Amino acid sequence: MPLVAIILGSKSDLDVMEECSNTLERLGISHETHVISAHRTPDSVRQFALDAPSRGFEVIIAAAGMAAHLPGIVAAWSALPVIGVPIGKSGMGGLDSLLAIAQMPPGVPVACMAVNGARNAALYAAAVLALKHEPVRDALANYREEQAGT
Ligand code: RP5
Repeated sequence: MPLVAIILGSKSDLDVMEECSNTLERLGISHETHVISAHRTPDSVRQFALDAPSRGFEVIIAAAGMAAHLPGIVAAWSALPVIGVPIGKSGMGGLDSLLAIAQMPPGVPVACMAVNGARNAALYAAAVLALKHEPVRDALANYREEQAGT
């Protein structure tokens, strides 16, 4: 059963977020990617967030550009950890999304990555999962060792 759901506001976010799915693959973490928009298909976002725990997801990564309400809306409908990735394709270079994701109202947190921070979103999801899943803990430790060149 996939542990991580990656949801994107648009197909146009796929190229940036490929690094996220590649990193999850490398760590051996099962995941699924879905395109659902907070603005174009809001009912689908709500239903997805409500169903996520019973489908076995333990972390949701939500990536969106411009207003970037997607991670916030998901966090409103689900108590699962939500990691937001601002996509930097707007005329404002992603600053709009970054601030929208970072400035969630108190009580509804979203872990905000850097603009286009797809790889770190995967690694942060891995860190959350590593608390409970030993194979993920080992894979993450290996990744960190390789990264350090040890
Ligand atoms: C956001 O609007 C999406 O996440 C995307 O980054 C941006 C543009 O979407 P498209 O017009 O390319 O579908 O909701």
